[in-house]
Amino acid sequence: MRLELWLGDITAVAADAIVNAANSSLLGGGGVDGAIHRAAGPELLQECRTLGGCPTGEARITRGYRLPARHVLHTVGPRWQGGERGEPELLARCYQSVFALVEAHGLRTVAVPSISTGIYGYPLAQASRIALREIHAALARLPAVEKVTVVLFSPADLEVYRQALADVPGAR
Ligand code: AR6
Repeated sequence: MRLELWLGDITAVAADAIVNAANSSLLGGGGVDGAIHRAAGPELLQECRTLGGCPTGEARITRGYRLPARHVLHTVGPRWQGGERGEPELLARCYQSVFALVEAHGLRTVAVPSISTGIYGYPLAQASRIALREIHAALARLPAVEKVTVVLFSPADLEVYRQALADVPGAR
């Protein structure tokens, strides 16, 4: 299987890249963003300062510095505002932007957190279906990608993604 679900801390994953659920400043924050900046060290913030931010739905690449991952793909998910403000399209665009960078940089192994479902409040079950649909589409389009690991931070989150994986036709 080229798509796997994993329970743990994404900052511990050795991959060509890990994905960061950032904010549009790209200058750090809480959640997985804070954890990635702490683990990568101050050089990551230095490089992020040169990028000039990132709009919602887009993505930017940096080096991984002290992380076991070689690169960080920073994307900015939508803040949940009830679901009628284009949130599903913007969340899908995050994954599409991430995989455009994966393709452009020839990355083969990628770990992704559950974008927008923490501080940004996106309902997990809905977000999990979008995430798995987009990852599946990217894997079908990009045969050079060997493995995409979705890293969940709690057993309850893992269970929601397991259920979504069973429900999304062809997501395996
Ligand atoms: N490894 C894997 N997943 C994690 C980790 C970790 N170390 N830490 C948290 N998660 P969030 P968002 C999970 O809040 O909702 C920041 O302040 C977490 O349980 O990190 O996109 C940014 O700067 C949840 O399932 O990101 C933005 O301002 C998922 O990662 C804002 O938060 C995403 O939760 C972005 O909010």
